[in-house]
Amino acid sequence: TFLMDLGEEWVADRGFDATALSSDDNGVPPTVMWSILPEVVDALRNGCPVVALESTIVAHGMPFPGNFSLASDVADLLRSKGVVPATIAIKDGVFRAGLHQDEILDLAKAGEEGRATKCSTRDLPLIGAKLSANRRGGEEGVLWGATTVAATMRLAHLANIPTFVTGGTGGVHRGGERTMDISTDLVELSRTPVVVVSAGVKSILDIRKTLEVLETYAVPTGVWRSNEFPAFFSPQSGVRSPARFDCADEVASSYLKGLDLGLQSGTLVAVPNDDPAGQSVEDSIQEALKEADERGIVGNDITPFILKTVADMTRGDSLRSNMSLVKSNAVVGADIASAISKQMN
Ligand code: PSU
Ligand code: MN
Repeated sequence: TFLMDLGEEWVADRGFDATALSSDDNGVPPTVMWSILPEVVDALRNGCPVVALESTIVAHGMPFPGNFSLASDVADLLRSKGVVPATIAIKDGVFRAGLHQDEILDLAKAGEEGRATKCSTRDLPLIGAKLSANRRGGEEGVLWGATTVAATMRLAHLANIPTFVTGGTGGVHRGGERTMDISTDLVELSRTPVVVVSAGVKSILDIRKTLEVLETYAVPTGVWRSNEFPAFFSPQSGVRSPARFDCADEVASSYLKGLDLGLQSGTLVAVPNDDPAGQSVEDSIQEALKEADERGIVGNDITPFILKTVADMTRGDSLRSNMSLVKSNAVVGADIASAISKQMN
């Protein structure tokens, strides 16, 4: 009921391309502007499976044009399995669930053109408040808020989309006990009931500490058909997973049990990468971390910096592996989304 279709006219009056806007149950006019593609609205209304996708991975996680072809491949893959893709992003201050192909292309260029801001949960109110300032378009080009795993989870949940496919989630950074650099992704997993399908957390992070925090936050965490927690570029980390999932129905029923129990947490499903990067990726990560430290790169710039530096150092090997794992995650995520919508209806 948080989704209220106010009709084309209301929306056109205000100059937005929105088809649906958020509102509370009392019909109080929304302050958050939403635009949800009709395809996504229809699927949600009819109980058909939808998978949310994040936009940071497109704008800041990979270079153009590989990021665009990956986004297109993932959307095609989901559709071929009867699932509607819904990329979450903020376009000129309007929260979006679902983007047209030409918008995905623009988002894919925006990172390198400096028109995309990485947005985690803390940034959502800030960017929402700058609504009118952000609505510039025209010759200056569109301004994008590229949502991280945390922000995508939150917006997907508001849009009633329970399944979200990504590459890797954030976690506790190496040395996090000193720097306190712990991704909001973990906080959001603790309080937002969305199933996140990823390839685990990469070794720029401290995998053991990340799993400890997930346990503290009571986040159901399991590996797809394996007992070992995957390390993003590699299916192996040497760390035992707290649980495993053997089929999509199992993930769906665990998710729904959590809701029945009144738990607010998300569920993390880690899919082992079946197209790993070569051995040198680990050395590159070490080197990139050193370089980040020397150059004083901190906060939300670290993850994009490491991803880019490692891709350069491995001459695209890490990028190839990264792109491949997102597609494997999409295959699993599509089945989970279908299982959830079947069990819910
Ligand atoms: N890991 C990847 N690719 C990515 C990210 C992480 O392999 O693109 C992005 C995701 O959007 C994730 C974010 O939510 O980085 C985490 O950033 P931070 O560590 O600043 O919270
Ligand atoms: Mn951080």
